[in-house]
Amino acid sequence: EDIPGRHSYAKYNAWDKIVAWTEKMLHKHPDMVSRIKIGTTVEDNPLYVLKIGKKDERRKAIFMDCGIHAREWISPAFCQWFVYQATKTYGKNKIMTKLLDRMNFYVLPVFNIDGYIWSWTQNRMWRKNRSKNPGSKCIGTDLNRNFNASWNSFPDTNDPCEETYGGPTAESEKETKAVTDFIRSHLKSIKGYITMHSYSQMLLFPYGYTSKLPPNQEELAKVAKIGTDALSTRYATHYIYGPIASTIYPTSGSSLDWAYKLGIKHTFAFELRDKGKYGFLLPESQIKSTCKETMLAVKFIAKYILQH
Ligand code: ING
Ligand code: ZN
Repeated sequence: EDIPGRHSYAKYNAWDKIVAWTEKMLHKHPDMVSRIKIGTTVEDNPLYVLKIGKKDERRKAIFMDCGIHAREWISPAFCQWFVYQATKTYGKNKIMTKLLDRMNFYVLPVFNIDGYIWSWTQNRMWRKNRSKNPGSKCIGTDLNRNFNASWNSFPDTNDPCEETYGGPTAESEKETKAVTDFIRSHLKSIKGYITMHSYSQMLLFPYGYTSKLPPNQEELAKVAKIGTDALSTRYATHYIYGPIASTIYPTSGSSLDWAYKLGIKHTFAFELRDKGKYGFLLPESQIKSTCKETMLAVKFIAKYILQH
């Protein structure tokens, strides 16, 4: 239902609405959803991961994060939709039931909370987090350049005033550290890593820091092809897929390359709608359709990971 001032899957929700929503999910599905506080942000906001599935830690798991970049509002909207649909269709939809019977999903609905709040209150086009940079008047680190994967090997990540500033050191940011510590401590079970961005309509896999291809690139390309084919069956939305460096642009210090190098062999980044007409300002009227089509690709990827 779409009531003004309330949380809605058809709207972009402010951070306070998303926190209240995580509580609602917990209470609605106590046997299937739990909430883990993996750390806090620079401005002391709680980094919550929702765990969807049974209590068993030994089962395979997929980690998915949304909102690493503040202005990409469709991304947190997808994580909320995913949790809602997963819990709602469990026991009804065959594939979802099988997935949740056999694996866990760790969903971080907003990675860069401080930046997200800033994009709601001060600057809609904000990308980075909100940490102070000593000796510079510019604020923020790009969390998707702050990971320990060939960190800071391109010049655009060196200047605190750049949109893609990688921070003073790898994992310097509290948000990055919370996520990397969590993934490292659950590495036995985590078999897939998915990170949601916008925009461009792409499904990306490693690497970004080199034009070399990862060892299982044929497998990743096959999964990406079938995933994007599944996505397009709903509204004929066209996605391209391929390695980060040759498909979008070369980057270092990304979460995707880091997760892959850590040993998670199935890692994907989505660049959601659109292709630039609205860009980061994707109208709310497109939220549900974007989420529905994306769900098809994510379910396919999850099913593939479960079976391999
Ligand atoms: N694009 C991503 C960025 O961080 C990306 C592209 C995704 C790079 C995954 C590396 C890994 O630049 C946007 N729009 O943020
Ligand atoms: Zn992004």
